[in-house]
Amino acid sequence: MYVQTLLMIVTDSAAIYSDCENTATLNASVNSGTITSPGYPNRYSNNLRCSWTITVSRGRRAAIRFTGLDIEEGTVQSDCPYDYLTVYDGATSSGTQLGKFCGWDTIPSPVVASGRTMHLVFMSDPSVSGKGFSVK
Ligand SMILES: [Ca+2]
Repeated sequence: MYVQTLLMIVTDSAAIYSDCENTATLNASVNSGTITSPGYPNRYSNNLRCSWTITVSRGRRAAIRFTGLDIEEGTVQSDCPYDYLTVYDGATSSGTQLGKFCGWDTIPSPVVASGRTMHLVFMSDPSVSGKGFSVK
């Protein structure tokens, strides 16, 4: 009985999020590009878990500059308890968190990694969305 319940929970949580794994490899000849939430500037879907890894050429540092931000925020703006974009130093979400972003009324300052790679994770909860984000 207990095992069955656990299995149900696992199945449910797998169904909650639709994954949108993406890789943004900015190679030596380009070193620039645009990353947006799915459908931007149309509203993003609920229950998303999207990630991107940015890699730039040797000797450069990965960086993003916001060109648009409209992500559901909480009543305490800095908390971003519902939907958010998190930026990590390095190629995975185990790196140092460089920033966590939501809201719409302020364009955040650019974020610069310590090295060639940066990892972005965008999460949305089951209700209320916005246009999302766009970074270069
Ligand atoms: Ca939401």
